[in-house]
Amino acid sequence: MDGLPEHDVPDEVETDDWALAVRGSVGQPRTFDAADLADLPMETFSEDFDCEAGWVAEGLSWRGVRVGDLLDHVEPSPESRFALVHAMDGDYACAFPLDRLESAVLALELDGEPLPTVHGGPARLIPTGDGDCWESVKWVAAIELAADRPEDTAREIALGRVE
Ligand SMILES: Nc1nc2c(c(=O)[nH]1)N[C@H]1C(S)=C(S)[C@@H](COP(=O)(O)O)O[C@H]1N2
Ligand SMILES: [Mo]
Repeated sequence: MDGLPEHDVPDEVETDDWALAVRGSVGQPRTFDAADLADLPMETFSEDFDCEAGWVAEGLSWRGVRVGDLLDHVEPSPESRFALVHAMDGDYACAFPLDRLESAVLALELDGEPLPTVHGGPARLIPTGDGDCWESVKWVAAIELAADRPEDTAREIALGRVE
C-alpha cells in the first residue's frame, strides 16, 4: 500500500474556524488557532504507519508542532502527569502519560500539503516511536491535562472495528 487508506469522515467533524483548546490542570488554559500554531517551531519527520487491522502505509512525511512546545505556553501544573486528547468524532479520546505526549507531534501537514480532512486535518496527533494505531488521534479538538490517568475510548472504538 502506498498512502494511508481513506476512511469515512464522521458528520461531527467540523473544520471551519478550528482551534485547539488546551485545558485541565494548567495555569493558563487557552486555544491555539492555525495562526497561533504557525508561530511555533515546526518539525518534519518520516514514519511508517501500521494499523492493528493489518495494513501498513510506508514513508509518510509529517510536519507539525511538538506538543511539548505547545504546552510551554499553558503552564502545566506540577501535578499534571497525564493528558486526554479529544477528537471531534463523538467520544473518541486517547489518554497518554504526559512525558510521552510531550514528545508527540501535532501534525498539520502530510507529504508537504495541508493535512486533508480525510486523514485527520486540520490537526492529527503523531506519537513518536512505537505506538498503537488508535493513538494517532485524527481531528484533534482539545488536550486536557490531569493528575491521574483519565478514562479513554480510543482503544475500544478502534478494536471494535477489527474483527
Ligand atoms: N479521531 C479519530 N482518530 C483516529 C481514529 C478514529 O476513529 N477517530 N481511528 C484510528 C485508527 S484505528 C487508525 S488505523 C487511523 C486511521 O487513519 P486513516 O483514516 O488516516 O487511514 O486513525 C486513528 N485515529
Ligand atoms: Mo487502526
